[in-house]
Amino acid sequence: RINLDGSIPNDNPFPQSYIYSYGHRNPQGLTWSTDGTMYASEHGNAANDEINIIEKGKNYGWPLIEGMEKEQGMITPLFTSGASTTWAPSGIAIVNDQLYVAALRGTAVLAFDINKNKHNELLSEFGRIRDVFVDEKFLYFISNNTDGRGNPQPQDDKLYRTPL
Ligand SMILES: [Ca+2]
Repeated sequence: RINLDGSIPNDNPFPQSYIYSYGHRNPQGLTWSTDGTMYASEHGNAANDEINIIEKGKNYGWPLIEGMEKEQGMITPLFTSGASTTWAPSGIAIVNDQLYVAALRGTAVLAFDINKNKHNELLSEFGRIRDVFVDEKFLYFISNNTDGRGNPQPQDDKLYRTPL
């Protein structure tokens, strides 16, 4: 966490350090809800992808624990893909306690209901999804089938917009 002039914010958790939280493995997306809660997506080593609520100074486990494993002093994620599923979550966005997650390997936009603690595949016909954005009316997302790991269709990649 860094000020725009390059200096270290006074209220960072560790003295003279840019580090805000640690124990992350390949974080890909960040978003903030209107109450200031920060969420992040993260790729697991093999499956065990994670969606975490990020709090300052906390240890998110890697490389000692991953997925829903628990250890004293470490944070277990809000959601995980589990040991047998890979989402490869990338960009994320939140509106009205609904978290939208772009899935690369999962080739979908995933929707997570924060209050009901459940999730589902919202859209899955567009290949690898790199990023999402939401406002009150629309969900926007961008495919990433030309990244060398996908199967590009003519005119890929595309930006899509759909009503929420
Ligand atoms: Ca973790």
